[in-house]
Amino acid sequence: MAKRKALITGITGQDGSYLAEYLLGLGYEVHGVVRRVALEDQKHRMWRLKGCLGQIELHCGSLESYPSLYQIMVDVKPDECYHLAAQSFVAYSFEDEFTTLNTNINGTHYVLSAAKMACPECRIYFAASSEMFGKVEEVPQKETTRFHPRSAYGISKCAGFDLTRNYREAYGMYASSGILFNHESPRRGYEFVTRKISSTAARIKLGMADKLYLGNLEAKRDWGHSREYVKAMHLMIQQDTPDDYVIGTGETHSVKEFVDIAFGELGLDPGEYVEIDRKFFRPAEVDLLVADTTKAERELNWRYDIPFEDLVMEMVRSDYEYLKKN
Ligand code: G4F
Repeated sequence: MAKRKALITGITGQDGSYLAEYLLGLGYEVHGVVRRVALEDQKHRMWRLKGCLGQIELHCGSLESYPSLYQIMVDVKPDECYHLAAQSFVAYSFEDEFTTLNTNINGTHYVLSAAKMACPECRIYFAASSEMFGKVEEVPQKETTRFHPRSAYGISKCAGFDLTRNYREAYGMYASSGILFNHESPRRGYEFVTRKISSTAARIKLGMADKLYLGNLEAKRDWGHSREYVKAMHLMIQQDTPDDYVIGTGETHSVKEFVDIAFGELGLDPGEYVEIDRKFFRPAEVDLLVADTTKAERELNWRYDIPFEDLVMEMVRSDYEYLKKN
């Protein structure tokens, strides 16, 4: 029997790399969309894929170019498309709203439209985000909670979510959105707060840094492990009918708690090293996120059981071991 084909946008990122490995393990033929800059600088831009580079097929394309995405859809004719690529750093979306909105909204529109034209039977997963809940109108947040985004990033994800639903309703396409809460791992980008904390704590321990400068320590997030969340993405588009699902842990923790566990793991007192820098505060903050995953548990049979402390410790140990060796 022919292998099922999956196409991943954003395959070089944290989620893309875990998803590629997971789908390969399930016997999929895995294709990825990458920008030319990534192909030209594989050492720096494809490090997350080093375990599976020989087993996947990469195609040069960009979210800014409809023709490139259309051509890839024509060439690959995927059975499933996971649209993960985006300008995903919320803080940056305050500095450059235009790029964030253009890339994220148009990019999602192009992916949906290209699939509709080239392979209308393809099942599409859209990476929506808990940032859409923003100034939360309900605690915990579930699929029916009203969106109140607080950044251009959050607004772009709301638009992508609506576009995805509209392609489902207007054109009968199989298109689902995963409303994923924050998810981390040793493969997280260094600009996000968890990796910034784990890597800087490790650098301080090894005498390579003196201080960690952070913004709002009181913000609360529902932090899970990316490796487990990609399984939910896959499950979502195996259902009989497309739908939208909230994915999270159901627990919330502050940035300060993350700091305390990370520094504690290395025997460091955060009071000595952590300083507040106003430049890391956002013009509009999302204060509290926590997921109600009842629907995903019931309909997808998806469960999450990694304790928060284990996630923090895995990230810190990984950074510490890597820096010590290199
Ligand atoms: O790690 P963050 O930058 O992630 P944020 O903004 O929650 O967004 C992440 O999760 C979303 C899902 O809800 C995704 F859609 C999105 O793409 C991304 O993956 O910041 C987390 C919190 C914020 O409240 C921020 O104000 O940490 C606070 N924070 C405090 N000091 C900081 C810092 N964030 C960063 N990045 N850097 C700091 O120095």
